Amino acid sequence: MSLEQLDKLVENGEQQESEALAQKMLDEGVDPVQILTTLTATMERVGDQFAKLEIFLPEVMLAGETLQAVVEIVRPKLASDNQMVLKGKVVLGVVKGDLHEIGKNIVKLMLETSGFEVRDLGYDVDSLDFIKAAEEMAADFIGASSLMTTTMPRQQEIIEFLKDKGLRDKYKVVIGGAPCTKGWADKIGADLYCEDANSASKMMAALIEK
Ligand code: B12
Repeated sequence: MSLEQLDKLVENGEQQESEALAQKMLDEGVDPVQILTTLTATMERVGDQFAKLEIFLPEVMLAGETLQAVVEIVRPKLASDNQMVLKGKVVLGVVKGDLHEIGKNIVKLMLETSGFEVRDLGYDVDSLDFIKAAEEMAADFIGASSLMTTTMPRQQEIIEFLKDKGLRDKYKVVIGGAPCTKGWADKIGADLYCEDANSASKMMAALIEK
């Protein structure tokens, strides 16, 4: 089964083989979203192995880079499958102190290919820069990713800064990243928590239609 093969190749950081197999699977009609969902689980497993000291950081990095390479293979396929109707504008970034950008990049891909305009601020983004970019772009959403318990408070900081500036009602704040939960989103007063990139595009579209 190709998905299982791809899962193993990415886990082992075999970039060229992963790219070739992903391309072959897409050519054969495998759903690109299914590929991304499978590989998100792959990275979770890699993370567990890292946490248990079964593997080391360079191996995590290789797997991550391989996943990013596959995302680039999947991108044109997703783009050509979707009709472009502007659903909303999003400022998206990874919060200050956090360099984990793979999930954010997948969210960006899913949002763009489902009709959102995305301004990608990258990673290690200062909370005020999210707001500045949202003002410049006249965004509908501010999307903040955090992958570490130590950087989650930055998501709250964005919301607090918005309140301080009297801008809280102007933007819908959506948060995500592996350690985040609906409970955390409610606690900090975010508008939306999304577990994964696929649900993000759907839930955000639904929120803006309200
Ligand atoms: C890959 C990885 C790395 C790579 C990052 C490469 C890169 N360019 O991004 C490298 C090797 C560089 C790295 C470094 C470090 N890492 Co690291 N890393 C991971 C790992 C294994 C996977 C993360 C990932 O990419 N997952 C795959 C993606 C697709 O999933 P995702 O990010 O969750 O995103 C999905 C959803 O969450 C959602 N989503 C994500 N963001 C958003 C945003 C919005 C708005 C929405 C709507 C949805 C959404 O959609 C995405 C797609 O479906 C995790 C383990 C884990 N289980 O998360 C550890 C992990 C996050 N890392 C950890 C640590 C500790 C570190 C280091 C400090 C290690 C060190 N000792 O140096 C450094 C930190 C550097 C820093 N300052 O940020 C810890 C964090 C612990 C904590 N405090 O919470 C983890 C949990 C590993 C562990 N179990 O210990 N890491």
